[in-house]
Amino acid sequence: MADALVGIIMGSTSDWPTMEHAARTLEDFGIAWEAEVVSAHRTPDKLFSYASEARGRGLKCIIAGAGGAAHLPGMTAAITDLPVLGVPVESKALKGMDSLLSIVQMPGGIPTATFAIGKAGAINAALFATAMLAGENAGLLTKLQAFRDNQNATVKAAELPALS
Ligand code: RP5
Repeated sequence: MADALVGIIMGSTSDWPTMEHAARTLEDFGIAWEAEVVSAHRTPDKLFSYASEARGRGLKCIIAGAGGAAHLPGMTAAITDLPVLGVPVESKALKGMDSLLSIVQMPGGIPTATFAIGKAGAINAALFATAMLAGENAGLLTKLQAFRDNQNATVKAAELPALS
């Protein structure tokens, strides 16, 4: 298997049902990825080693998903200079608003991209990573354009149901 270009990390195994959508999207584009649980507060030592070694291992960006007090994306961005794409995972108590605000409100100086709460955010983070990688990969750019053209045609061809 090719060395991963995109690292997917998440604070808990409970985030995987959301974050697997990022993995599936990358897989569909044929982009090599890896996924691991890396918790900012439960395994800070692992977070430090993962983030500090990421560029040297060949990763081009990191998609980081977390819920609640979701400091994983921001802390990852603090340690690595790779682009970090944050996915707010939907929490039980606050439906992911806590995750969203934790990730999006980074103070100036350490940018952390922030996507929508939940599945849409996981998919879009992967599509964003795809667009970044496509800048230096003509074959990937062709695939991304085909994906968008197909989506465009599907929406235009959709018919609304008749009145009931
Ligand atoms: C965060 O706490 C994780 O990202 C997860 O979204 C949330 C809950 O984790 P678990 O209690 O389900 O392990 O660290």
